[in-house]
Amino acid sequence: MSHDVTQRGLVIVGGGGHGAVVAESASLVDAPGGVRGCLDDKDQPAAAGGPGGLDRLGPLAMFGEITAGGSAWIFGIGDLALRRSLLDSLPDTARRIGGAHTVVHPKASVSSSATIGRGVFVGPGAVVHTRARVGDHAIINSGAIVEHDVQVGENAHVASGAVLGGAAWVGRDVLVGSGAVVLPGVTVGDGATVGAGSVVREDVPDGVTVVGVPARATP
Ligand code: JB3
Repeated sequence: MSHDVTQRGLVIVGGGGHGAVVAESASLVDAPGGVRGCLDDKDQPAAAGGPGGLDRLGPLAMFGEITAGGSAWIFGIGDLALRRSLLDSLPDTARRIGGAHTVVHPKASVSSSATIGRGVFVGPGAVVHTRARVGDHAIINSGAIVEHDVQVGENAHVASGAVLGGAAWVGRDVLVGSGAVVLPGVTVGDGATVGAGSVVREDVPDGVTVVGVPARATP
């Protein structure tokens, strides 16, 4: 069966575990026109299974079509490199941002003075505190804490239970792993990775992976 993905309704780009989480969260808030379905390369992605499973609308290659058609959409894929390559496959910033839709789980806490970009997912139990700024397409996953005056870059992922201390700065395409802590005022450069459970006390250069307590660059 073919689908017109330009119809009203939120399209989840990716139908695996993260897609299922985003879809469930969107169903609890006012997704425009409800959740329409997912794009995934598998015929039967994980999010399509079971009661209430998502309708699969087509492969990820339809991403350009849904954005050009103006559908509301959000990434439901965790892989930052894949998300970045999909974004970069689009012709220009205006088009790429087009219908990007932000989903904030109703049990997240977002300060009224925080700024949340488009296409962002904020999971249950997450806190985005006073004057924090979260860039487009970022993930603030379950239970993560983004403290006051923090900046989170485009397409960064602050994984479950991670903590960004006050005025920390996290660049674009950064992964801050589950349970990691970035101390107040520390900068994590674009494309860097912070291993799960690490404690980052010093600035991390662009593209560098750090792990451990205190976090050190991997050789
Ligand atoms: O840890 C948590 C709470 N969440 C993780 C999330 C942030 O990232 C989760 O546990 C997973 O590690 C990951 O979720 P995701 O991206 O939904 O992973 P997975 O369940 O493996 O589903 C990935 C989906 O993307 C699959 O349905 C694939 O078919 C589809 N896909 C298509 N092309 C692709 C690609 N996935 C990858 N990685 N690379 C591709 O080129």
